[in-house]
Amino acid sequence: MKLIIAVVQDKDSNRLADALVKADYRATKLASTGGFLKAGNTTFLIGTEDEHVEDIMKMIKDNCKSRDQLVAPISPMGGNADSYVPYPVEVQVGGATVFVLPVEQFEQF
Ligand code: 2BA
Repeated sequence: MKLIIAVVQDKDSNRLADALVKADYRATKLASTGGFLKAGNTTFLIGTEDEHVEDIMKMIKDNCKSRDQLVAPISPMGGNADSYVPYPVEVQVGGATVFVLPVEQFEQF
């Protein structure tokens, strides 16, 4: 058994959740925040048998798009102006960041 952890953009989360439910996969959606952009994103926890991992990965790929996002300039804390960028910077946020972990034990009580 595997645990798939997928960080996706909020805009794609409902579509992915619907696709997973439709295919009868169980998942948990967590509201999360990206460390770099400090903007909301969605983290899915999907526990599944090994033979379904490929199908779920394809589902994530098909439902999650990469987008460019503008990072607003932020004043440095403590007055250190060395790293201050006075103009918005564009970063590409990936469609999904996915981790696949082995599950040692799975119980439901
Ligand atoms: P954020 O940390 O908010 O990062 C958003 C996007 O900003 C990243 O997209 C990347 O293009 C850029 N970025 C991140 N850190 C950067 C840095 N130090 N310098 C320059 N640009 C940087 P993605 O790489 O597609 O990541 C999207 C989201 O997935 C991340 O949001 C984070 O929530 C999660 N993530 C990405 N890599 C991760 C990892 N190794 N572990 C845990 N979560 C991760």
